[in-house]
Amino acid sequence: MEMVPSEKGARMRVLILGGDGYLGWPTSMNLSSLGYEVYAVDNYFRRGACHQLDVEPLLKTPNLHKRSQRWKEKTGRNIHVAIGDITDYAFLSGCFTGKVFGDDDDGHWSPPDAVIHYAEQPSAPYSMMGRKQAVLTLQNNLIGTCNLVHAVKEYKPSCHIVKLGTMGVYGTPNIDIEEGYLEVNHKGRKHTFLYPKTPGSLYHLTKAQDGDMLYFYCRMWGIRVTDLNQGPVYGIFSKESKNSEDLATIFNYDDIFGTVLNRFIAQAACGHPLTVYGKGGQTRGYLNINDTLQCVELCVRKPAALGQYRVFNQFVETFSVNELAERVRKAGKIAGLTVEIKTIENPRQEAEDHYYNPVHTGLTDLGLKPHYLTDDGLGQILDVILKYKADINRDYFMPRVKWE
Ligand code: USQ
Repeated sequence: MEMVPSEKGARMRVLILGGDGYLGWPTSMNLSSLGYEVYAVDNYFRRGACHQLDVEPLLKTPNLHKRSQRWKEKTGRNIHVAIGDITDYAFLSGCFTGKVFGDDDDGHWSPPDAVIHYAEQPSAPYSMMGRKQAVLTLQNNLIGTCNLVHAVKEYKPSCHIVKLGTMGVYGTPNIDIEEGYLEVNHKGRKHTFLYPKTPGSLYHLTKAQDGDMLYFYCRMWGIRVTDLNQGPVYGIFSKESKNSEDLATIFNYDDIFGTVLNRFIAQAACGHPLTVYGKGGQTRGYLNINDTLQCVELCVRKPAALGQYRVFNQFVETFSVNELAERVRKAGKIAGLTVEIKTIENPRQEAEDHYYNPVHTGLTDLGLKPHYLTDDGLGQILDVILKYKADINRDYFMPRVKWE
């Protein structure tokens, strides 16, 4: 088994908060397969919200304990699991003292060397549904992050926090977007600030706020943080799950939890028109789920310095919604499908025609080898989704949450 060195030379221990999610479970398997000791934690928010809102994911995924058992049967490797909520400090403390896992296999517990923080309410539409969802988003994302910082200080101040942020914190300013910071010249003097934030949903706002909070604690307490400002992710299978449906990730294609390209692929597969919101000029930075895994592993292996709030813009290429729709139409045509593109009223308040030029060199400098969106790659995802065509629920496609 490949060994990954920690600062003590032992096998590196990584705590993954939100380890059951769209990115959390593939990350858990990926790091486990690379030899990290993985501890995956989740409160099942996503599963519960999908049941409540009746927007079930495409594949039926076993719960986290069962997934971990299947992983062990297939690979012989452990992914330690605990179910609980990180806004409950007692539970989160137990993740650092080992109490909540109860199955540590080497008998010599030590707190994690790195924490990957995915445990946030991730949906912009969910955060805009109403007061209850807004409060839940604020509470979950901000209190969870605040608890995490305090747990790191209490149990292992050198632990590296890798937090999933979002490109959406920047909004769509009419100048180039830098990687985290902006040098400002003002009245003959210069200062470097965090890049100004103009988020477009309450969810995105919480990501701006938790970033500010982490930067604050890096300055106050000298903790180390990497904030990964990620664009929308697409894809379903990663290297570890591609031959095993029971190891697949939670794949949403609905209007609340589905990201745009995954939705378009599901729409194409079942003959539903692609739902372009408004003019379709909205441009974002996209990446394949396999590149998320690479980026996160690179950051864990090459951590931020103590006291550093390191920010990377995590995407590999930009597309407008119209360009994505055309790419899906083309992939559909190659697969023998007729794909219709339909412009519908935009339920969000966002610029539909704008300048967009974000820097994204940090992760490539760290070693990222991007998977760009090709017709072939898109066709492969479409082929997978086509196998589950009969399970696609067409009622999930039209947007129901308006920003007004
Ligand atoms: N869009 C459509 N049609 C659809 C769905 C979306 O035109 O059927 C448009 C949206 O209006 C938006 C763009 O596509 O302009 C991207 O929407 P999205 O739903 O894929 O992404 P978003 O709501 O911004 O959020 C997603 C993830 C979130 C992550 C974010 C990165 O849910 O967790 O932080 O992507 S970013 O978009 O860069 O902020």
